Amino acid sequence: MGGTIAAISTANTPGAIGIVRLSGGQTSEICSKILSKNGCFLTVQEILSSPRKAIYCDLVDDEHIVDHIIFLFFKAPYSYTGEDMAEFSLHGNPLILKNALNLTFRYGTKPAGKGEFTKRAYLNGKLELTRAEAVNRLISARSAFELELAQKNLSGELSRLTYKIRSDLIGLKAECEAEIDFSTEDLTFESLEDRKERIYHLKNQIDKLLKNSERCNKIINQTKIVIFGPPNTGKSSLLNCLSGKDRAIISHVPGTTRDYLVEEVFIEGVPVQLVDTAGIRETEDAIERMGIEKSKNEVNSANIKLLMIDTSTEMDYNDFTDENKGKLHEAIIIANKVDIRHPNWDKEKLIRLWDKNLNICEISCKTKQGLDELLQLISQKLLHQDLASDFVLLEARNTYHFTTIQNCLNTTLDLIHNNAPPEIYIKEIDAALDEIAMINGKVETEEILGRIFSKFCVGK
Ligand SMILES: Nc1nc2c(ncn2[C@@H]2O[C@H](COP(=O)(O)OP(=O)(O)O)[C@@H](O)[C@H]2O)c(=O)[nH]1
Ligand SMILES: [Mg+2]
Repeated sequence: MGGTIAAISTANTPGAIGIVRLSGGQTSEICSKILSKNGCFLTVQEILSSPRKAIYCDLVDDEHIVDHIIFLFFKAPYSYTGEDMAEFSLHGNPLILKNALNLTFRYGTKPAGKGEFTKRAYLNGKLELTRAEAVNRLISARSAFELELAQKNLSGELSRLTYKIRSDLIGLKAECEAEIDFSTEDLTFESLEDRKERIYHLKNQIDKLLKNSERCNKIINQTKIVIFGPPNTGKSSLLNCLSGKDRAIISHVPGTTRDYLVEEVFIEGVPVQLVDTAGIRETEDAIERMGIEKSKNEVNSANIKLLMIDTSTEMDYNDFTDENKGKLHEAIIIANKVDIRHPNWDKEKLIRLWDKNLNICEISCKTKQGLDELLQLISQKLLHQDLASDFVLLEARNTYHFTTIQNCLNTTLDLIHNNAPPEIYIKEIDAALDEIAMINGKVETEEILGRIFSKFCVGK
């Protein structure tokens, strides 16, 4: 399959260890020409008879030692790619790794393309397509949440769900076929109602998959946390504290933030967009009013709302709860400036007046007091509202296939409603089956594979 390939599989930065990988039929032969132990080259026989055994040896270029390495050989088919494979663990200087790679090129390997190791694993039946895609996600995941989803798919969760849906589709097709083939005989078939029920059941499974994946994607890419509240309460100060930057202008002059500002921050490993808004108040200033309108829209589209209040000014508890009716339940209330709190500030009173389930967090942007608790509260809310254990992430390619299957099933239902015979709508079911085959790569075209693996890095 395309010769013996080689690549540096670790990051291109200095590290204690770096790895060069080889895969293909010539692996043992090439290694026998460049690996030496106690002054003698390893023989092909020695290499083949020591699979999965760490051998400390020298990587040599003629007489010159490139590095002292740990050599591991994997015999086909018991390797990642399913072919003979070798891994050299070298000292992780990018120059050494480059020299080692060039040396293997000189003895007959060729540079691996992006994702070529994983592509070979797939083509040799070591990995289903959905799992191969999960490998890429695993490497590039930016958050603990994304990593968890990638690991789930690598363990075969999506593959299992796909097989279940495929099996249900085949069941549906079998029923239709039986009716077509034996309709002249005196047999009873499932009622149209039962058939429709089958289709609805299928549609529900796919719907759930698509919706949950969309929510996962939203968390991964677009979780939005908006800080809102009256002017001068410390909203911009909080944005700066959490982002670790002097991003927003902070001032004791109310109305300083006239628009809204967005910063990406990580909260307990989840990337979120943190938005600081213009303080909401009555104002004659047209520009400030526009900013306030925009800010209100941001608040409405937030996944998590942080209502900021200032504990250093005297609070009218009844006014406050009246004004914020409807907002308090879904928001986390941040009581800021507790370092200079007013004597009448009483968190317990607010809870008593309003609701014992109110989320209130007392903080000070100045002394940083309470910020850890706030982060914990936000992450609890993030996880609580969106993380369900049955969530599965679909790559864009799979979202497309499942959506197409959904369309085929809708057309099938329309046809059944219009009294079409099974000969007609079975074509839609066939189309759905073709589509599901593509998810796990049962129908492979070079084009699809090329597109998937080109997103990988070299060496994977
Ligand atoms: N003492 C104290 N002052 C604060 C605290 N947080 C913000 N401030 C001050 O309150 C004023 C308004 O802060 P700012 O972040 O601009 O509020 P915003 O209008 O809600 O964005 C500034 O003078 C800040 O320095 C705090 O926790 N303690
Ligand atoms: Mg501000």
